[in-house]
Amino acid sequence: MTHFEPLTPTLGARVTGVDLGDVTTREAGAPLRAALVRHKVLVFPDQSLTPAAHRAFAAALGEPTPAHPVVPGLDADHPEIYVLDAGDGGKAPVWHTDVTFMARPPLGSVLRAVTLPPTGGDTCWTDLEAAYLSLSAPVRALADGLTALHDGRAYFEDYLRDRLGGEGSTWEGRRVRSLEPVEHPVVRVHPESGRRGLFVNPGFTTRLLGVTEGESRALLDVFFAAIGRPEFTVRHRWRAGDVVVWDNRSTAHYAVDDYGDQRRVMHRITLRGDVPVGV
Ligand SMILES: O=C(O)CCC(=O)C(=O)O
Ligand SMILES: [Fe+2]
Repeated sequence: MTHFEPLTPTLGARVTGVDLGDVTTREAGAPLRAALVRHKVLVFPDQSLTPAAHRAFAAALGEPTPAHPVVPGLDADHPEIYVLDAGDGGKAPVWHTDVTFMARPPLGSVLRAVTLPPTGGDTCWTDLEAAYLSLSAPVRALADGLTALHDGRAYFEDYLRDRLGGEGSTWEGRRVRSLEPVEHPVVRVHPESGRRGLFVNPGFTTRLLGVTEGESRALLDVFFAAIGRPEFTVRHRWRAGDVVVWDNRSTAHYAVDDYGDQRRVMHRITLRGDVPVGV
């Protein structure tokens, strides 16, 4: 029997009693998809997924995207697997929600630990709905009406130009040759739960639109402080075999960089999402 043990009242559950190698159909994935909306982060300990089984499990939850809009996948057989190798730029020590610099960011991510350092390398997630609710009512009302720019160039423009000669992946049917910033509502209404979340992140959100530069900076500081509050987070200490799935529409995450030069490799598959909708 699949068992869900909540990690906090609103964020995260540890899921036992399921072998993800057996979850290979949408029917088998449906209860986990439902639990994902409710708990936002699902931690599956003691799994033993191969890259092919990782993809099969991801496909049971949704529609796998290419590995990344810019970065190519693991290999020709696994174009959906994004390799995060700490020795090759695969560190993410900043709060972010995956790929919000595209018009249609993934609905979720399925992350598998491949090689772990002896100590450190935890990942934290934060609850964007709790962050939204923590704002005072007038600031929530202000946020409800705002739109933000999300820009992936600081992280991926050099890679696209220098390592790929300007030829990125195919994302939503279009070859990515440049990373034009995109606009998203600051408050996103979750398409399945209807709940509001503070859909900005210091990784990719660069500017609030329709306000002055100074107002944008000050308000983003307020929003980023809210999403980074430890009260709204869970932290996972990885062990061999762990797989974690998160809802990208209601969370952001932070990969703690406290393991120096030691090896750490993770494999991620993202699930195709929708265009974020505001209030
Ligand atoms: O390496 C990690 O723990 C998470 C990295 C990350 O940001 C991701 O997989 O999307
Ligand atoms: Fe990420």
